[in-house]
Parts: sequence; structure tokens; C-alpha cells
Amino acid sequence: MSVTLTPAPDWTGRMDPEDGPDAIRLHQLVKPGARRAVLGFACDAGVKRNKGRVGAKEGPAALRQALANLSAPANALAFSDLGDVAVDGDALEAGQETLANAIRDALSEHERLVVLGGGHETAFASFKGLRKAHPKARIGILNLDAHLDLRLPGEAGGSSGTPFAQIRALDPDRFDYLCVGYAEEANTQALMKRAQDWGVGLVRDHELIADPLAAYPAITDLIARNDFLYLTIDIDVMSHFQAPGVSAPAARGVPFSTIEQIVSFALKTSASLKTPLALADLVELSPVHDRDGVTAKTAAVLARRILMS
Ligand SMILES: [Mn+2]
Repeated sequence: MSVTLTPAPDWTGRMDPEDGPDAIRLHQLVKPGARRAVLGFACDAGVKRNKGRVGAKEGPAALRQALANLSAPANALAFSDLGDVAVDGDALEAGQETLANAIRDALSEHERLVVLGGGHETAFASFKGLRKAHPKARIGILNLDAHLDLRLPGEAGGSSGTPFAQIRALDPDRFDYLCVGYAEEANTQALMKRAQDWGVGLVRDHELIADPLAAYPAITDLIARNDFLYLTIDIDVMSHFQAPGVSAPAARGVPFSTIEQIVSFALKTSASLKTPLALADLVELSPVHDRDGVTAKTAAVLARRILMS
């Protein structure tokens, strides 16, 4: 089979029983039927088609491992692990369809799902899954990314560089996309022009470096005008030293603390405006290129925040 469903692994990690009942880490919170859940997309096909350096297929396993030993916050929530959708070779479209269906099913059982990528081709499946779960809803897409990922599918089909063009093609009239943290030199003028033509909201990395709050008005507007928020985080939005283990490291990048603040702000605003953040994904983690596991840990800190809020 070119696409397989892999059951969740056993979560293990450090235990500190001598510190009493509050010495809890995330691996101790994993259980079936929780309100929150994680689902992996083990896939290299999108990055390979995008001519990037492969390795994202190992992302879900590395992210789980980095999550396991993070401490649980006060009033921690349990979460379920739904296992992986694993793609062999170039079976990208079949993998995305399987993932979309798994997401649709998961969203009927869990109030918030965090998908562990995979390259950014994950996003096409994520959006499709959310769309299948809520066919009529208005969905706002918040992408934290150095790249617009608005390239048009070529002869080989979609890739990790095309998800938002593919999402738009599903329903051009309802496309509502905000890209936060893009780097000017990492996007061709063709993509910048396309973003403009398609009404894409843009906040540049330099704007966030000058003012960490620069994206808040655009994020608030996006959340206010939609029924659901879909948050997709490309780890390569952060600086190369914070996120070396990605398919395409950033020369400049947005500071990690700023990305954390933006994620918190999006979570808080979606709660206060009653626009649920039902689905998030973290993509482009490429463990083979990581150093000391720092990229996996960076991604895990963001995943923890989304799972535990
Ligand atoms: Mn991306």
C-alpha cells in the first residue's frame, strides 16, 4: 500500500514521582477520547516535488518525542493520539485524500485537532478535512510562513509549494488567506502579484521584527469575519538558528517569541470572538537536518500551546 494508517505509538518519557502528583509531563496526558488530539502526516512527497531537501516524513515522530517531556501547565488538558497517515514514495494525492478524511472524522470526535506534518502539502489536506467537516462554514486561513506557497501545480501535480493555490481553486469566492511572516526574497514577484490579485492578506517578516504586534489587526479581522480559524505554522517562518531542521531554512526569519505571541493572540482572539480554532498544523520539520533537536523542540512548544489552551 502506498498510503498506510499507522497506529499511535506508546508515549513514554521522564517521570518525577518524588515531586508529587503535579509533576506531570505531556506524555502522561495522552489518552483516547480526549477533547484535543494530534494526528501525524508522515510524508516526503510534497517537499520532494517542490525540489526541497527531504526529511519531513520523520517530522511526526520527532514532534511527538519533543512534546513528550514538556511539562504540563496548570489545568492541563488530556489529548488523544490518532496515529499517522504515512505516504510512501510519490503517492501524494492519495495521502492527502486519506488525511483529509481522517481529519473530517477526527473533528466529529475532538474539538481541536493538531496535525503534525509533513511538508506544507499537509495544508491542502488539512483545509479539505475542515471543509468536509463544515461544508458551509466560512474558514479563515492564518499561515505563519516565510513563503506564500501560492505556486500553481505543475505537471507533477501539487507540492509543498502549492497548497494555498490548490485551496483557492476549490472555491475561489470563499478564499480567505492571511500570510504572516513572509520574506520578500523567498517569494517571486509572480507570487506577490498573485497574492494581490487573490486578495491575500500579507504581513512581512520585517514588519514583525520592527513591531511584534504588527499582525494583530489583520488577525483580528480574519477571525472576526469567519466561522472557523485554521492555523497553519510553517516552522521555516523562524530564523535559521531557531529552526535549522526544516526543508528551507530562513536567512532572516521572525523571532520565536514573536511567533509564540502571535499564536497566543490567535488562540485568545478566536475564543473571545467565538470563531473556533478547530484545526492547526505544524509543518516542514525535517529532523535529519535538525541540530540538538532544537527545531523539534521549537515546534513542540508551539504545539503544546495550541493543545493546552
Ligand atoms: Mn510553507
